[in-house]
Amino acid sequence: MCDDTTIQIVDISTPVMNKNDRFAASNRELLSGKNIFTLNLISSPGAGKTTLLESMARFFGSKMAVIEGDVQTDRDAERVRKAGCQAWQIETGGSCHLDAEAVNHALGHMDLESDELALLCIENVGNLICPSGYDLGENLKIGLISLPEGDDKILKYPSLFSRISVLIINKMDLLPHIDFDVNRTIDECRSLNPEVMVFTISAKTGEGMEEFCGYLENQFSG
Ligand SMILES: Nc1nc2c(ncn2[C@@H]2O[C@H](COP(=O)(O)OP(=O)(O)O)[C@@H](O)[C@H]2O)c(=O)[nH]1
Ligand SMILES: [Mg+2]
Repeated sequence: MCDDTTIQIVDISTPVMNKNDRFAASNRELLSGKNIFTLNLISSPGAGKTTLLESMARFFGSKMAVIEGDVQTDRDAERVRKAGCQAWQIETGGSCHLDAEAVNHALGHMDLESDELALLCIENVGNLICPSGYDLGENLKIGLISLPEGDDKILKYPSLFSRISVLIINKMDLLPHIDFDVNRTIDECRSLNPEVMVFTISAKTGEGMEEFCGYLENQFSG
């Protein structure tokens, strides 16, 4: 029994993560059963996730589908559809990250039956903290950072940058106008995560896109 001076601590994090992990495992089984390779794309708002997906949609066409995550609006799904691929929008209604259950629900609304479909890209809610702890059932967790954010961010957000398999540095077209040390960013990421693959790109101009899309193609056809 508790009196006024006793505090009981109830750990609710384990059951919540177990529920997420169960949905993540189910998503992974469903997608791998259909030979669909899945990315979870994480960055701060405005780093260029949707611009990257538009550029990838033009490269991959009907080989690719997208799940968009935002707090509100279906603007990003609209943009990706216009660029030429199937997109489903999740509006979290306030939550700062996607979870595997929301992705599972989205998968139920998508056409995953085409033999051509080989790549599913999930654009997470813009945030460098909360999305990093949630497995969505992806094959590859990708962190994206862009030049205007500054070159000091990697070590400020270690929970994300230590967990990713691929780091994308975007908006390279702005390098002549912005003080951003690309090598510092790569070195700091490798200090947390020695195996990380790095791509420097401009989703706007197309710089580096062929290398990145070629790498993905090897992942899903290899
Ligand atoms: N200069 C430049 N701007 C970019 C690049 N990629 C995205 N942007 C711009 O950055 C802004 C945010 O892009 P968006 O893709 O919506 O970011 P998201 O919030 O991460 O999905 C838009 O104005 C884009 O045009 C890039 O490679 N270079
Ligand atoms: Mg976006």
